Amino acid sequence: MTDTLELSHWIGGEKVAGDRPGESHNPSDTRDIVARTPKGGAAEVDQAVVAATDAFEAWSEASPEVRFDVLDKAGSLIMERREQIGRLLSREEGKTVPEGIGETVRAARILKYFAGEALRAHGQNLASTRPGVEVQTYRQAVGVFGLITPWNFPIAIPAWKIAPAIAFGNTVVIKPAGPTPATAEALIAVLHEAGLPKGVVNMIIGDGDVGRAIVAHEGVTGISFTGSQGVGAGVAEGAVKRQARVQLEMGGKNPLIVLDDADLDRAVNIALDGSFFATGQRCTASSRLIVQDGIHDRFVAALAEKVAALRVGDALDPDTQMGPAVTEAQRDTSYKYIDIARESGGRIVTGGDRLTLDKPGWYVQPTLIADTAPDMRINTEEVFGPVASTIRVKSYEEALSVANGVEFGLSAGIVTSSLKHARDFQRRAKAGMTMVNLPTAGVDYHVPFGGSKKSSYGAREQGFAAVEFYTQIKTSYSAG
Ligand code: UN1
Repeated sequence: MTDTLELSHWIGGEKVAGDRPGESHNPSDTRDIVARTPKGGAAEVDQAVVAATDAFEAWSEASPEVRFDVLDKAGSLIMERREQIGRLLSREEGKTVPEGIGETVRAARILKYFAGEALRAHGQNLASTRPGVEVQTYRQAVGVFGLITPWNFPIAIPAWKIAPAIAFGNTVVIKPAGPTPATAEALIAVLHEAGLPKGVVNMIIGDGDVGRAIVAHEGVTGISFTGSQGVGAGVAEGAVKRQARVQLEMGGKNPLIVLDDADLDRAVNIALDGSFFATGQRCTASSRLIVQDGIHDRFVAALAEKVAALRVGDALDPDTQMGPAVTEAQRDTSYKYIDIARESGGRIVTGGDRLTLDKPGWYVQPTLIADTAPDMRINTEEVFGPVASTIRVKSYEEALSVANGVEFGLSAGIVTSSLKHARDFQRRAKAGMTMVNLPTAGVDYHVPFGGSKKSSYGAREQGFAAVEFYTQIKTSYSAG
């Protein structure tokens, strides 16, 4: 794969491009330019918002069957092309081909799920407190949604924001992440091929200027953002200032507790998946492994062996088990935190060195760090790379208190054979999602997704909860 794609913005159903000063690279081999891109700004965002505003009335009033058909067909097209799109994703983002295809299939499933949701948006009918009066509630489309998406799920996250937005009759302006525009563009192109009317989904490629223009634009009535906590706080501020609705999905510092009564193999495999698959670049990744005394040494030794055996390499190579970091900056962040952990007394059990392979890519050694304390920076700040640290604890209560002791609260897991501890954990873990005997990462698409504390803000995403953010309730009173 060495062909370079020429990308365009999508405005009003047309591809629009002038110069293409930007590039996206293959992180497995940076000599490979995946795409050349235009660089949008406030002017392009404005054109896109005008197109989305113009398309809103007809789309929001269309039969839900029309919206079902577009989403269902787009889902089928993506499913048919999962190999091709999945490989493009792996080439541009760096996750392995099975991971890339898996994510593409997930995007297809999301589109099909929300096709059905278009038909299921329902309201309520109640008797009023006044005799002879009836009250009805129903859900209406809101307007134009600005969607700002990250690079780590470059097709699934655009799909899980676009699909509910348009299923419920809204229109969209999306800014895909800088490192992965080609994968997002594949989704936008398929939606149009599936019969999406002009202007319902618009995409502007560019950097933070595009995001800021979307957040500031008076015509954008709601904003959904997934990305870092720092950027998210600014998005919320900008949105609230002009009373746009806003939803944020941000970081995690997700704990995985391993109790003495856990099955060792199972615990090791769950930690390996949660911490290192997708190169650890998941906001749901298990980055703090909180391990009880009695199993601690066996767990650390067995996990280290598996981590050390992971084959790191070119994402497109079928033998690769872990691809590179997405960018030089992400790779350097992993290095930075490994150094910080080492300097503060963490013991590098495996990994930890700089990694150079036979081609220029942003490779990182998967790294396990033991003997860390809960308040070290490695355990309080998000790394977003293939780096996990272990914290030794004496009891379940201590494990729970360490698990809950950070400012994030996205996903939290426990490996145990004790029903009592599992049930207690489900109730008391301060996180939006809890996992018992499962990795903290890897979620279903038909149920709500989101966190507590600094991980999320606003209504939940995905599944049956998505209707809350992407519709507005109208309450109608009538007397005969
Ligand atoms: C998953 O764990 O399956 O950006 C999904 C992220 C999350 C999605 C994680 N919003 O990593």
